[in-house]
Amino acid sequence: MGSSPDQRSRFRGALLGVVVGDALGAPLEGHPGLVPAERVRALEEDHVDLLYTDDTAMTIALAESLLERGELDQDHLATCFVAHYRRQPDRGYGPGTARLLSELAGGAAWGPAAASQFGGQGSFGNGAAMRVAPVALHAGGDLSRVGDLARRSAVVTHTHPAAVDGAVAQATAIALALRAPAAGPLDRSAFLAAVVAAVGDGEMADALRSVSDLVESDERPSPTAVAARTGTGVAASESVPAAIAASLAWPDSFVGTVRYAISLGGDTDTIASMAAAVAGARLGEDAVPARWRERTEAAPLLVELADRFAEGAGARRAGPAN
Ligand code: F2R
Ligand code: MG
Ligand code: MG
Repeated sequence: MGSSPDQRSRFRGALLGVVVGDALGAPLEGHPGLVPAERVRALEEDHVDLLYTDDTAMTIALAESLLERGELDQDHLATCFVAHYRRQPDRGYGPGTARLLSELAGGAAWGPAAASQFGGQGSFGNGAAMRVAPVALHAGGDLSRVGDLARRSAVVTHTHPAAVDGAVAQATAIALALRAPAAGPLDRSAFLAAVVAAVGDGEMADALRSVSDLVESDERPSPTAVAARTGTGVAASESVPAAIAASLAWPDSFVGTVRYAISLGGDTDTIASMAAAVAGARLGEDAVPARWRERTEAAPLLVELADRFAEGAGARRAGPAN
């Protein structure tokens, strides 16, 4: 492996990971059981454009809101989600999120509307986790701030504890990857323990712990073993641990991470998007194959957004001019 990528490259890698994983995984979303390697390769070798889905649309909305407001402004974030949804409602939004955004478009307040989803339980879907990458870029290295902002970004649409914890877990994984040395082996055990610690006790922590022996083993875990432990459905408690396990199964390869994540089957766009965001955050933009990036819709926009976060972080490091 070459020299460690700089912050700009890692920010680009994280957001390119979101869109490339989403767009490559999307054609196989809902695949029952493991996806055979030849189906994943066929996707890669195809020549059609790779189109992004709700995972990326909501990530762009969150990034735009953070960049425009300079903070996590939940009211503004809700309006950004609604604006994207109204422009392009056919990006494959989860049914509950689509319903909620329609209610918000009609004037409902996001707090009570989100809390009343699914009979008052709130959504336990992975919609809050799949879009959370910009929080890690915005928050800097302070993991408690990352967790706080991830929670506040989640509850605008997803109030179930497992969905909120899923967003915290995914944001923490990206924040850890952004600062992890890219040269030399990743301490997978410490990485997973830090994600679990950020989440605290509950369903998500238990689900993450369920793969600890697999990701800490010297042997790469089989997709069969990971999928059997985590599940691969739209519930955050399944797909978030699956994605983090995929990123730790191939810690030194963006391509390996994406292939592995898609091979798990189930919610392939979302698992691949979340896993690839973690991989890209550590390995940087050069780890993203040009042949994928060039076919992926909106990749230049994600790079532009990443650069704006990097400029903000650079300005914060430099401090006031006088
Ligand atoms: N929607 C999809 N895929 C469906 C097929 C799309 C197709 N390709 C197309 O183009 O049309 N994918 C996207 O949805 C997932 C994110 O979902 P999100 O935003 O969390 O939505 P929702 O509806 O809130 O939750 C998802 C489902 O989980 C179940 N559920 C959630 N909370 C529940 C609760 N408290 N009780 C019972 N069930 C609950 C429901 O079935 C929800 O609809 C991503 O995969 C994204 O890619
Ligand atoms: Mg999707
Ligand atoms: Mg999905």
